[in-house]
Amino acid sequence: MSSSCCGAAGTTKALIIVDMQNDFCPGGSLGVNGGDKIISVINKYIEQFSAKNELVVFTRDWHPANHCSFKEYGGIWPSHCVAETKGAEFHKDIFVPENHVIVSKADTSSKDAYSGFDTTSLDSDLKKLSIGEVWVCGLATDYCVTSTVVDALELGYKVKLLVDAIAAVDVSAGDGEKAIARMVSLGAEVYKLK
Ligand code: VGL
Ligand code: ZN
Repeated sequence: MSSSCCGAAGTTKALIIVDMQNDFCPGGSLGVNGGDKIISVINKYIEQFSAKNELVVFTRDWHPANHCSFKEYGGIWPSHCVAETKGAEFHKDIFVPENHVIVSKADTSSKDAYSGFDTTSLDSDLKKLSIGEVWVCGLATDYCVTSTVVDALELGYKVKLLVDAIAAVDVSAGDGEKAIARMVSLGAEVYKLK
């Protein structure tokens, strides 16, 4: 028997918090405007999930120092989220509930991974727990949030995109808004706290 207590298989949900790391917050090497302003909202979602003992997933970019996405190694980004450094740590104000898992991604030099599902155990972890719905927030809207949402939809999850708890890099103005439109067109449902 499944250890899930409530409802039919596939109806349990999880909260996925994407890359709320120092380097993606203002002051970090790839700081996203407003990346810190969403923390208090994210904490409300975390409290909501943890009150029902629902799983909270924290993804993190966890790069080696010579990662291929870094400019000095042929990529497009400044060095960021190098494993075991301050920049890769979660922002100190994010509440970490008891029922959580941490999913590290893009942790080898030759491969990047924007999605929390890319080359990780996240899909099997969720399926083992009969989780069929994910609520997604974090950084950045136009990169890792989008990739995570697109993969979740492809893998058959129902997806709620928490639009009051995401922020975009906006390399070009409007990238974040375009990304939201794309996620919605693929089946994500927009949600925000009142
Ligand atoms: C991300 C750029 C490079 C993200 C990660 O978390 O959105 N963006 N690596
Ligand atoms: Zn990265």
